[in-house]
Amino acid sequence: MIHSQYFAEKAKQDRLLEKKNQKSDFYNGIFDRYENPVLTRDHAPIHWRFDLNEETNPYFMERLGINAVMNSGAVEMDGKFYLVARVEGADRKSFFAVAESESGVDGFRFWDYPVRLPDTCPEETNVYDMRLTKHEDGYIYGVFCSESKDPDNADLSAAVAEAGIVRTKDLKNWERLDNLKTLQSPQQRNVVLHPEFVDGKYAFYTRPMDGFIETGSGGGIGFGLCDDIEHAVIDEEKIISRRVYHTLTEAKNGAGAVPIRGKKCWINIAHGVRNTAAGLRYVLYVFGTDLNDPSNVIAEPSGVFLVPLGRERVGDVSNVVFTNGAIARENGDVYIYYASSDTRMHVATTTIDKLEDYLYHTPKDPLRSPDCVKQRCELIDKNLSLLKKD
Ligand code: M1P
Repeated sequence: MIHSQYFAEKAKQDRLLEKKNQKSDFYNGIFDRYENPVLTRDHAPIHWRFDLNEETNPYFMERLGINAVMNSGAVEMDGKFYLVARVEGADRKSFFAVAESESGVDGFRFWDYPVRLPDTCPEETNVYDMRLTKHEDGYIYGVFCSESKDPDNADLSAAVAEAGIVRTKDLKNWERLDNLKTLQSPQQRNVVLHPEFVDGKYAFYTRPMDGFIETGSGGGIGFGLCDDIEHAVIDEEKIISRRVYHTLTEAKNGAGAVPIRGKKCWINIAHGVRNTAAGLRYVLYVFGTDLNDPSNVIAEPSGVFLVPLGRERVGDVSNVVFTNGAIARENGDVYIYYASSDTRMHVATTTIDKLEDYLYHTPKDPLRSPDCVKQRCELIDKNLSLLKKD
């Protein structure tokens, strides 16, 4: 017999899932934000969390809680929007689950079961942050962080991060390939597969790291090619988006959403991290690369693109926004999916034209306060003379 409380909880959840989302009154001309998150822990199906049977669960207790729904890969299939979310259980382990929506801004519903990834790495303890690449070879690839305990370090929190690779055609059947090997870097996180072949090879954005948390000598976002996606090995990583002193990337950075093919460049939405007295602050930034050579950065607007605002600033890991998925539609509309404070998922919408305008017409970072003032005064001069004429 199903516990009566189930029906009360289900009605509550249905109301949440049916809630329409609207653009908020936030304005910067670059993208729109929305009033509600698109996925939260409360979107996780009730039958994932509770034993519904009154006999075995007389108090209708949550047996397997869900703590957070965050960092999601994104892909469009047959006109629908799909997120492969990082779902974190109450036990701290993350797993992947597909949620789909017709509109892309509301109505996201999880499928009945989470993704059952082929279990090919016995030492793997945690998996998270899948980037979904619709590759020109016909597959959808999922590249994610595969985390294991560091066997050579007695410190209980010492871990090793590698890039796991899976592929699918329908988000239901997943084939696991070998983890990526990068010969120059001991650890990797935030690895992204480029959607097109480059010089006939598979191309990856990497994030070389010396350790699990600190990137150490890893200078920023790397780029490397490999011949065989089933046993992917990258011999050489070229740093394409460097960490820079006193900028948003000072502590670390990492590739985010799969780059979007624009009219003038590849549009890369990445994250940058700086250290503060209140801990690390994660923000998004954007750079453009050459359509014929995605390792060549040709547009680098100054400063942050999207930062945690208002209630986004608070969560399990506060002061964080993080993206690992965006969808660009045929008509040029772009949906950027981002998580706030490692807790919930949001969407921001824009267009390829607006992103390219942002990339090409936002001034570069002059890197020093006096030059920043000069840059701002030039804008003020221009505006005041226009205001006086009118
Ligand atoms: O907690 C913030 C983010 O931290 C990591 O990102 P990075 O490797 O750049 O430090 C990731 O673990 C990510 O999942 C998390 O959102």
